Amino acid sequence: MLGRLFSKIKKGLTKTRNVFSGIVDLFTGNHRVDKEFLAKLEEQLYLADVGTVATAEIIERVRKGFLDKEVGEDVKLFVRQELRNLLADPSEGIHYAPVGPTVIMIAGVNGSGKTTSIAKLAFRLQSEGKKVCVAACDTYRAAAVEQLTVWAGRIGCDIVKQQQGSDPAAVAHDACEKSKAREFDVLIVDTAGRLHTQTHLMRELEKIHKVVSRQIPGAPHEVFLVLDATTGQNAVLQAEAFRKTVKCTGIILSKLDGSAKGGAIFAIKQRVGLPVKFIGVGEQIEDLEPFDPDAFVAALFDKSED
Ligand SMILES: Nc1nc2c(ncn2[C@@H]2O[C@H](COP(=O)(O)OP(=O)(O)O)[C@@H](O)[C@H]2O)c(=O)[nH]1
Ligand SMILES: [Mg+2]
Repeated sequence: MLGRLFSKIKKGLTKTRNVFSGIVDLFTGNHRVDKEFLAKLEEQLYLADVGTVATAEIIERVRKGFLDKEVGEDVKLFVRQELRNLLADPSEGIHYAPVGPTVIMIAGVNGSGKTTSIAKLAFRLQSEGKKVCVAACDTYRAAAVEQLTVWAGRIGCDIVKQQQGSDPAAVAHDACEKSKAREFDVLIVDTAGRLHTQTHLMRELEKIHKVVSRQIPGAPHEVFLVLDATTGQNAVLQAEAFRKTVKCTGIILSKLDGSAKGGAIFAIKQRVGLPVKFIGVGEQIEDLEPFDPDAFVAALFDKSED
């Protein structure tokens, strides 16, 4: 479990780990699992953004299994395992098309970290030897196309774009054509940030979805919803709303490094059911990691410095 990657995850989770230390600290000292202890544990889990439903479940199980017993390492390990169980299995990674380009659509509200996550993902896939193209379908803001162009230049991947204001579905169409003709392995489609309350923009998302599915069999093979970890429980609401419009297949949880609310990942999984596929742990191109639930929970309970 040690090693560079674990250190990176731990570092990315610094703020959330500070919150979780309030939980970990409960298991030291001489006391019993009683009403008072359970109330404290409940409060700490709640403060850690684990969510009310999951918190209530964990408290009930601890009560059943350990009431009147001494608080010790076994109770701590039990709680840790309960949290681990709330998350999905280790990510299977990306579901690729058997033949032809794999299309990954990226959705999420403005500022959640879509474009940055696309750049990081493109960089990761290119370094695995894949030929990657990105589509600048956020045509609402000139800066968005510009931003993706700069990233594509830095990474050295292809980009399909049109002028600001053009039809995002048309850009998606071109990008699919190019990906097929030039035999790209992966096409990643950026989309305009939309509030889940903006019906017309949600329609746009459906339209892009329809265009790529017509162009490439089985596309989009993945639809990743980017959620900003700093928004905590609001991320849960966003995920619920987006799922009503397009079939999402996974979550990229961005900005974990800047968030004390990383515990929301438990509520997200429980309420939304989607697996977290990747986590964003910084603003640099290499700061995107496949989500490993074992390492994640281990990091939250690890109080050592490095
Ligand atoms: N610290 C940190 N910042 C991030 C991360 N991902 C994105 N950002 C920042 O969040 C801001 C918005 O990102 P952007 O990709 O433009 O969001 P978009 O509007 O959804 O495309 C930018 O300043 C990014 O640098 C992350 O994992 N960690
Ligand atoms: Mg963007």
